[in-house]
Amino acid sequence: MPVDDRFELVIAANRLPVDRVVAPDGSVGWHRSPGGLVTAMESVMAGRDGVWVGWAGEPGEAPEPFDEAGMRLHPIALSAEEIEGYYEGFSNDTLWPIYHDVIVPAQFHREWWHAYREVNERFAQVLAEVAADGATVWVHDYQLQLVPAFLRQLRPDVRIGWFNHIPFPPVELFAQLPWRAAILEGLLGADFLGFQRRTDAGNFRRACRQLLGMTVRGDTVTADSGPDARLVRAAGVPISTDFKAMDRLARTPEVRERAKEIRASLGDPKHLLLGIDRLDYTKGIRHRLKAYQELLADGALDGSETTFIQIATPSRERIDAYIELKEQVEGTVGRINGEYSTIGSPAMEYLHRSYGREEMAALFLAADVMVVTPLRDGMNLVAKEYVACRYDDQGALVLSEFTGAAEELREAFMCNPHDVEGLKQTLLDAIHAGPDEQRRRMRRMRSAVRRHDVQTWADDFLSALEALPPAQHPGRGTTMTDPATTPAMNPTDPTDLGPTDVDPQDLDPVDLDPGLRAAIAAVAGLDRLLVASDFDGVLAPLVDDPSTSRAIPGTLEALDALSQLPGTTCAVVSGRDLETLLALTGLDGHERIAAVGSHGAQSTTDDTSTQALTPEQADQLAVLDAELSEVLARHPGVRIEHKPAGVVLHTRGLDPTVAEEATAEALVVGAEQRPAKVLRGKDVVEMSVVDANKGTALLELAAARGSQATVYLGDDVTDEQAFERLGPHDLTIKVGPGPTAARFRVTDATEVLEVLEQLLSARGGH
Ligand code: ADQ
Repeated sequence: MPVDDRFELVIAANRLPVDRVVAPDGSVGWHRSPGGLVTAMESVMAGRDGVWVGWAGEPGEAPEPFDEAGMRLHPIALSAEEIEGYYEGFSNDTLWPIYHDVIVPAQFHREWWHAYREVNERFAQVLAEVAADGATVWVHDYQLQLVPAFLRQLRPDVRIGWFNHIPFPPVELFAQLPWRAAILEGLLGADFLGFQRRTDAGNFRRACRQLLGMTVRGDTVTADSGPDARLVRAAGVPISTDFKAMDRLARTPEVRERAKEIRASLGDPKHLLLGIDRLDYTKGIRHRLKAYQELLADGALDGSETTFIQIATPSRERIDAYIELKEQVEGTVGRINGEYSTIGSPAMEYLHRSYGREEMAALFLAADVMVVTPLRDGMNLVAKEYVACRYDDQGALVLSEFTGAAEELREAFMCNPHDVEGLKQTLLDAIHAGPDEQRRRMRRMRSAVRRHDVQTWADDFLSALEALPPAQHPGRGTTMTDPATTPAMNPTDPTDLGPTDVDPQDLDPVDLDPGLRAAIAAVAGLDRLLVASDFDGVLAPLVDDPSTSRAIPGTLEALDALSQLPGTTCAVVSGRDLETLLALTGLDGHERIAAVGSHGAQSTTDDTSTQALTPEQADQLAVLDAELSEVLARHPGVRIEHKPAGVVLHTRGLDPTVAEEATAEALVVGAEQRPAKVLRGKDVVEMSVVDANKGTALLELAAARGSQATVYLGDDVTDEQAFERLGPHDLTIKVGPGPTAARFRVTDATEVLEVLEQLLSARGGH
């Protein structure tokens, strides 16, 4: 079929975001699939010219492209044999187990690999047809790992990004794959590769180095060598859920009413536990049921007052490991109910159905404890959805350490699902957590998901991809390698800092890492850029007597020249007090370079610390106000001062015993609520919900000036806060040795000068 339309944003995923439905009158229509990915993509596509390419879910010929869910959908045809080889076989019975710690053995069949390759090539051909000149193509997931290289061969002009929804395995496991080199080379056709966790991105980069002998610097892999060298970035960009939509839904009277009905229909149990998963061996369903069964058997839980709802949507029902899992889970559920249920009070409810969003929200709201125990999971959105629905700040989340979500939801009740005794204890801790503890944990987790929702994820991914220089080496593609000819794994190089990272050029202090050079070129082209740097140890070498610290010649001059370019904001950000910083830098009265002192608390610009509080900061301030008012009620004479971002307890002039007691109580409030800052002064305890740190100051300044990215150079632990707060599209550079969250590293102030000068010249300065 000739394709007339070409699109500037192209999404490729194994499945289209719709399901085919046949109405009772026989007419065929499409229903939008539930889930955050579709929502995120819809908003990414809003106002852009976008198309989604994927399989429509039925074997045989593909329907014509059509419009649904506000986007153009372009179906790909898959035959019944291809579904068996490419999808059920290679994707789900070879790659899935290898990428999930080989919980069950992987099956290797060459005919599956051939089908996988052919289907990937077909996807690439369609993508090449529908992508406009210089389009952005975003490929999703492990089913399409060869698409980037195939597509680059056909269309070297497009930007290609790929996101992996599942883990990327350690090289020791990945190396089992007979087609490992071809898969890595397939992925290296992309410009940017996004993973759920930093560790996954690190695993990928290590595989490139150890299995293909490629050079890795920072988060960048140099694919190929010589004039053909291309730089590919691999970084963690964790996915999330649509917080606002889930939160809004859970608050509706219908959902709240339905949550009550669910509990009532189970005989209003004292404890209601919930698990919601695809019926997959990675999800740890057997482990959680075993722990629950033992708690009932031990008498730690009473079956007549506890119900566990396990919703398990059948999945991949033609694969042996899934058939076996289903039988085992059904057997255990039967045994638990047979022994511990009483009439009207089931110990377990086991359901196979797929539910609408309202019913899911009602289930989340009804459950006292959400049990998420995967043995390995890329992220686990169910955990984040539970948190997003608990607007009442109640409920407890039991969460496996082996999920991506565990890196963000740190206030969950963490468990190792392999440790049955430990899991039993964690379940009991969660069940018996009091309302205050639940509130404390839930507030923090909600704040994490609210701040990092699915929209932020999609924006972060696309801005990281689109910040890269376009078509780094047009006219050539990464070629696919025959597995027989690829180099063997290098067993002597187990770390990220192996010998292949050492390049003689690294010894030249002003010859910057090529990854860093490319990143500088990428941000230099943005319309609005913030360029900021710490002072001591970065612009100025560290000296014994801090009062003699001076910037090395050229650094402040380069910042000054940058600050004269259109759309460029410059700042020096330091822990020193503002007065000293101005004296040391000579920036007093400088109109274009902002000076930010005391880790962000003092500034020469109004653009820092002038932002409205975020909803979670406002929530926390309300709690602090309420709790300190209680201290006031218990200790008459104490005074409370309310500030825009904080609250202060004053005890001056009071009886020393009263003052001491009130101060001690206020400090307990501070320890429990953990505001951003607690300062104990003479006769005062001051708490602030605003974290005056370098990261916050930079984010505020960037937001106030509308910067599309921030360049930040720092050397100290306090700079790590800035590195952590900045996003994957920002350019963060650590100066000197030591662990860091920055994307790149340089050695000293001389290299800092080189960075600033390269940035200046790439941005069109002298
Ligand atoms: P999954 O393995 O499918 O996803 P998960 O992240 O939990 O796992 O997502 C499942 C989704 O399906 C959730 O949105 C959930 O609400 C929904 N769902 C589950 N059962 C349902 C039911 N019975 N009715 C209705 N909806 C149901 C893969 C990776 C994960 C990664 C996601 C997203 O394995 O690690 O988090 O992709 O990247």
